[in-house]
Amino acid sequence: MTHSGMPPAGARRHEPDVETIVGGILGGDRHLLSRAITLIESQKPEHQEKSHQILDRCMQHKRSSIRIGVTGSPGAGKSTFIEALGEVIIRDGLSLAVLAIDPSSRQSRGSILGDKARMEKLSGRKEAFIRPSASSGHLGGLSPKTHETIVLCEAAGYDVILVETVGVGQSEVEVETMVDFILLLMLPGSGDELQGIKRGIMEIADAIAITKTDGAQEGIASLSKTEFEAALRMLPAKYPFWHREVFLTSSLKGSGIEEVWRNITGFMDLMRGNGLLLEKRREQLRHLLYGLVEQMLKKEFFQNPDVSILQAGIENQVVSSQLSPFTGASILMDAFIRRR
Ligand SMILES: Nc1nc2c(ncn2[C@@H]2O[C@H](COP(=O)(O)OP(=O)(O)O)[C@@H](O)[C@H]2O)c(=O)[nH]1
Ligand SMILES: [Mg+2]
Repeated sequence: MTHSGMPPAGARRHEPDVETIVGGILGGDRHLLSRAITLIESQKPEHQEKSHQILDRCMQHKRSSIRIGVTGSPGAGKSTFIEALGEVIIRDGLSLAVLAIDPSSRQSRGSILGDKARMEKLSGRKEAFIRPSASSGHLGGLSPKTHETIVLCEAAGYDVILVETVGVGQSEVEVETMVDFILLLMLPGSGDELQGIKRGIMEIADAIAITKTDGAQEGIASLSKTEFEAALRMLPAKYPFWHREVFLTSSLKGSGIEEVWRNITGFMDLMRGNGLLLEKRREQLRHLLYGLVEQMLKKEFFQNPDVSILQAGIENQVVSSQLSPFTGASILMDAFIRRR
C-alpha cells in the first residue's frame, strides 16, 4: 500500500471467487456480471476453469428470455435502432441486455465506444445492460464467447437479449445458432445488394426493417419495401407457420419500432406454443458443444510437440506439390494420435 491507500501500480486486482460472482449475477449485480463476462472472454488458461464453473452454475438458473439478433451492414442504423427498440421493450415492463459486437477493432476500442455512445439514453436506464465486445478477429463478426455471454445475461434475469452483429457473410449464420429471432436492417434503396452477399442474410432473417425512412429517404422507402417483399417471396420459407414481414422504420422519428416489437413477440408466442423454441435451443446447445470440441481439438493439435516438429516440413512438401495435402494431413494426424 502507498500512502494514498491505493494498491501499488501493477498489483493484482482482487478477483472475487466463483460463489461471489455467481451470487452477484443471480442477484442482478451488473458490476459482477461485467467481471464474469471479462473472465469468460479472457484467453488466459487460469481464467478458464473459473469461467466454466461460473457458466455451469449459471446454466442451472436459466430463465426464459427472448434472444434477438440484429444484423445489417455497418451504418445501417443497428445501434440507433436498438436504442429505440430498447425504449419500447422497457415500456413493456421488460429488461434487456445488449451485446454489441464490434468486428472492426482488434485493438482500438474506438467504434465500440461509438456504439455505446449511440445508445446513450439506453445505457442510462437501470433496466438495460450494454456490453460492447470486440470480435477479436473471430470469423464472422461475433465474439467467440457471445453464446456464453448470453447465458450469463439470462442468469442475471434480463428478459430480452439483443445481439448486434455486422452482417459480413458468416456472422449471421453463426448468430442463427444462438438467437431465437433474426432481424435484418436494411437501408432504403439497398435492393440491388440482394443479388450478392446479402441473399444469405435474407434467407435466415425472420423480419426485415428498412431503416432511416425519414427526410429525403421517405420517398424511396416504400418502393424498397415492395422490392424486399418480392425478394423474400423468392426464398424458401424458414418456418412453415411464419410469414416474414418488411417494416418501414425510423429510429429518429420512432416510427415502426413498436410494430417490429409486436412482430417479434408474436413470433415468440408461436415458437413457445408449438414447442419449437425448446427444440431450437436444444439444437443450439448441441451446436455449441461440438463447436467447443472442435476448438479444443484444434488447439491440442497445433500445440502437440510431435505435430510441431513435422509441421513446417510437411507444409513445405505440400506447397511444392511433392506431397498431396491428403497424405500431409494424415501424417500430421498420425503424429498427433500417437502422442495421445
Ligand atoms: N436520418 C436517420 N439517421 C439515422 C437513423 N438511425 C441511425 N441513423 C444514423 O445513421 C448512422 C449510423 O447509425 P448506427 O446506429 O451507428 O449504425 P450501425 O453501424 O448499424 O450500428 C448514425 O449517424 C445515425 O445517427 C434514422 O432513423 N434516421
Ligand atoms: Mg453499431
